[in-house]
Amino acid sequence: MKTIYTDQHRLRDAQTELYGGEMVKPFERPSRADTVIAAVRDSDLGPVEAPDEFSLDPVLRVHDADFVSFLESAWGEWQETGYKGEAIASVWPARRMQCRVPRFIEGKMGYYALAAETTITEGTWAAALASKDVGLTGAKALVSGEKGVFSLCRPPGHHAARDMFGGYCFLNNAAIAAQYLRDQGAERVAILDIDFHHGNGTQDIFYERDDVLFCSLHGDPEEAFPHFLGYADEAGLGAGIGFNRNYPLPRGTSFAEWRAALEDAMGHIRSYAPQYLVISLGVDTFENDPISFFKLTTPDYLTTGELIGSLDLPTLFVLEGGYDIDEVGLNAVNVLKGFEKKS
Ligand code: 7XA
Ligand code: ZN
Repeated sequence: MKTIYTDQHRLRDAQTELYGGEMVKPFERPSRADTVIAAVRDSDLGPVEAPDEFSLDPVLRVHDADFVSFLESAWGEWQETGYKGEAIASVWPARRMQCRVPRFIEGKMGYYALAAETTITEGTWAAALASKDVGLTGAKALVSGEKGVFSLCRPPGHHAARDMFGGYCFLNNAAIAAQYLRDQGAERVAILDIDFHHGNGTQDIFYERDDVLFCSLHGDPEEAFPHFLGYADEAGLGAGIGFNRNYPLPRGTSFAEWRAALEDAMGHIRSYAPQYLVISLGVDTFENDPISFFKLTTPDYLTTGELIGSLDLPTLFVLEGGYDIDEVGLNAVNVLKGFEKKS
């Protein structure tokens, strides 16, 4: 299996994250991707290739143009204010207030942010653009006949909605890739999100559509980020009814329990018979992940890859979360190795 990767991810190097009332060093940091690419190179997985450059057209198929312009100019506008820190949202259009885009950057940050932990910094936009190229290059390789491709995206993407950033995400790499696959002629694409966190952005983008099935296994939003989406009763809207499936799971979920949800989701994917499968691959389901609460172990990721491989579909793996820096590489590579063994 090919891996698509670029060092450009290092341009996203925020120094602060609002966590538990403190400003801490971000969990989503460059060493994550450095560790994953090192594990890929140490394995016999296959070649590592640089991404092609794509225009903004595939991005604008799933994100609003005003949101994309905001991301592009946010850091510059923040700097012009003379503020000393990283750009951070601190005010929102809360209940009974006007949901409009204010002129000043502080207001814009609140309008477009879904949460406050994720700052915008110099290099964030460039890294987000490179990350979407990594995803799109993987999708393009699938269209050319590859059976499995790993897009080592960073920053991650699955929390980025049509017009919102947050949860460490700016552009939704998996959604952009899935839409690209549709635009290249696939009638149906399935997205299976196995990151610990609900893929609220991906759900938002495809919620009213029946041409992209979205299934997500994640920590119950009653207790886990993003808290305000990811419940089991969110089944889709309009034409999309029945094409959104959420599997919220409790604190301490074991691999056996998680696997039962995975196999249920796989049953729906089989019935849907998509031409392509996109996996939002987060390994923050790991037992030692510092910000999550599932109990998967390193060998479980091999089994997970084998199970996904048994679907026998051209599959794009898009990296999302995973914050145990020591194990994130091995765990991600185990999924890919399991897939190769079975597919
Ligand atoms: O998949 N998403 C992530 O891994 C990022 C979640 C951000 C959590 C922030 C909670 N303070
Ligand atoms: Zn996550």
